[in-house]
Amino acid sequence: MGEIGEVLRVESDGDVAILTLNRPEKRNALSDALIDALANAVEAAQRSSRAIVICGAGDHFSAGLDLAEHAGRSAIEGVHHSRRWHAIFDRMEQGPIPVFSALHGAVVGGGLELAAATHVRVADEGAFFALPEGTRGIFVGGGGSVRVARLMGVARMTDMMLTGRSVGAAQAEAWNLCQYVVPAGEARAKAVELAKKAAGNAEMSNYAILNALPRISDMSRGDGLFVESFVSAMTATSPEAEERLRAFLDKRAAKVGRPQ
Ligand code: 1HE
Repeated sequence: MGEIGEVLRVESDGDVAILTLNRPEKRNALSDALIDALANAVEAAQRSSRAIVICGAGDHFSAGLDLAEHAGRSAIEGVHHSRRWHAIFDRMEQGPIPVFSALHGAVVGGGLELAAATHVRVADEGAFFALPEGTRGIFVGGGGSVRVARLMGVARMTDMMLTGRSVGAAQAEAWNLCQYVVPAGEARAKAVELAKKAAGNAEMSNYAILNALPRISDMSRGDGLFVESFVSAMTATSPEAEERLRAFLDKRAAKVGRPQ
């Protein structure tokens, strides 16, 4: 347990590191200090834990970019700022362990870009999603034009950015912005529960899922299938996979459950 400059709370629950954005008085706006703290905590967790949950303190997940810090940045400073977010979110998305996010209240602008860089998004039924960049006179800079557009499609993203449209959790799930919607107040617990399940997977499988899937989806069909055959063979021949396959055949492993 610990705090990184107080803007980020770091705890652990078994193999799962829980990182809480902790600027509730500023609605967890993503200041440079908070982004740096997040980068350090993610890198530390990638060495010591088997999964990460990111959530927000107070009434909101995150109000996005800290607009107070943004004013007065020159164009080149803006490029460096955006590229820093890209580097951190890329390291998280194509890292060694899965990252889950627990979303509640506002999931806005850069907050949505951060959520989109996590692998599984669990939204509280009261969460709302928006991209107010258009109304603020700016553009996405935290990878949203790539990740958010790929999740929900360019047309929906264009509408949200142009009109300031805010969408609720059910709509967000239908649009692929989150994979789960849970009753109010339960997002963090659900995200931790799911993270613990993923933490129990074979390390090589998780690595392949996180690193091969996004790359293969960027490839042509033929290249994707070719790469898949190698990742598949490599993963299945790890000692951990062999033991898990043997456990199933010996009836020592759990069966697939029915949907609940
Ligand atoms: C902030 C920020 C912020 C709140 N930067 N300080 N993001 C936005 O355009 C969203 C702007 N925020 C809001 O629309 C609202 O704050 C919320 C809907 C998220 C929450 O409303 P509410 O009523 O709970 O809080 P509040 O009273 O609006 O804000 C409380 C304080 O947080 C207040 O400061 P105070 O000193 O007056 O107490 C707000 O100014 C402050 N605050 N949001 C700085 N974002 C890499 S590019 C990404 C581009 C973007 O992310 S654009 C989207 C920016």
